[in-house]
Amino acid sequence: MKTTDQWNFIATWKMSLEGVRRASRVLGEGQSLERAVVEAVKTVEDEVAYCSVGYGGLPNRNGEVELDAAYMDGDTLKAGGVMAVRDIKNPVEVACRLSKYERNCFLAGEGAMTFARRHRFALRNMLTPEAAERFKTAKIEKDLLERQEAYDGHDTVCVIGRDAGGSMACGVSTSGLFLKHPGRVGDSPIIGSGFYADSGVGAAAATGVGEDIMRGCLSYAVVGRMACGCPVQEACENVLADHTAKLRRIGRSCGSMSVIAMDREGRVGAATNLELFPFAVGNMAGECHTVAAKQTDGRIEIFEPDEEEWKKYEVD
Ligand code: SD4
Repeated sequence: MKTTDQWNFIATWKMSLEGVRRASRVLGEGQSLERAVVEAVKTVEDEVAYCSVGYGGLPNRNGEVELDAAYMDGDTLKAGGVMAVRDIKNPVEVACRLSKYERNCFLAGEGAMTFARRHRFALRNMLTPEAAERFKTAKIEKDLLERQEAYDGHDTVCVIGRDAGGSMACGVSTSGLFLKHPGRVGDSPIIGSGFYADSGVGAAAATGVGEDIMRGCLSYAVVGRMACGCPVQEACENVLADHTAKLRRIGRSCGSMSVIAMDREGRVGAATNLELFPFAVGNMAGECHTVAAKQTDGRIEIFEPDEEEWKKYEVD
C-alpha cells in the first residue's frame, strides 16, 4: 500500500477495516459517498466487540454509555453532531441528518435524544453486560471515581471518504473516555477538532485525548496546512509535532493524539504520538488494508506491520 496512491477511504484503528470494506462496496455499487461513510461508521458502532464506540461502548462515571458523533459534507461544509447521547443505536445517523440543517446542527443530551426520537431513529440500550462488568471492576480495582481525570482506554472511529467526482465527507463516533464525567464532550463531535472536510482541499480527523486535541483544533489545523500547499503526510506530522511541542513548552501534560487525513486527490497521511497507530485505507476496487503509523523519537513511518508486530498491539 502506498500513501501516495489515490484512496477512497481512510479510517482510524484496526477496528475500522470492516467498515472501510463496507464503504468501498457501497460506493462501488453506485450509492452516495454520504451513505458509504455513514455505513462504515455504523459497522463499527454496531459491533459489540469494539468497546469504545456505539453498542458496548465505555461507560461514564455513572455506569451509563454516553456517545458523541458527527458528520461533515466537504462540498457544502455542512456538519452535524450529537453529544452525550444515550440509547441511540447509531449516533452517526442522527449527526448526518442534523448536518442537513442550516441551524441547530449540533445537539447535546436530552435535546439530541428528543430529535432522534421525533425522527424515529432506532433506539437501543447501549450498555452491554460486558461494559457494565468493566465499569464494576474498574470501580472496585482502581477507585477511579475519586480522581478528576478520566481513565485511559478509548478509541474513536473516524472515517474520511472521497468519491470519483472528488466530493469528500467525514464521519466520527465514540463513547469517549472511560469513566468520563457525565455530560463530558470530547473533541470528536467538535468541528475542526475531531473532524473537518473541505472537498476543495482535503479532510482530517483525530482520535486520542479530546481535551488535548481540542486545544490545538487539530483537524482544521491539518486541513489548513494542506490549503497552504503542504503535502498531506507533512501536514499531519507538522501539526501534531508543533502541538505536542507547544503543550510541553507550556508545561501541560500531553495525552495520546493521532490524526488521519486525505487530500483532494485521495492521497493519505497519518501521524501519532503513540508508538504505533493503526488505520485502514480502501478504494472502490475493493482493495482494503490495515496499516500503521509508527513513531520513534518524533519521526513517523507509515508501514504494513507483519503478524509479529500486530501481536504487540492489542488495543482494538
Ligand atoms: C474523546 N477523542 O472523547 C475521544 C476519545 C478517543 O481515542 O478518540 N480516543 O476524547
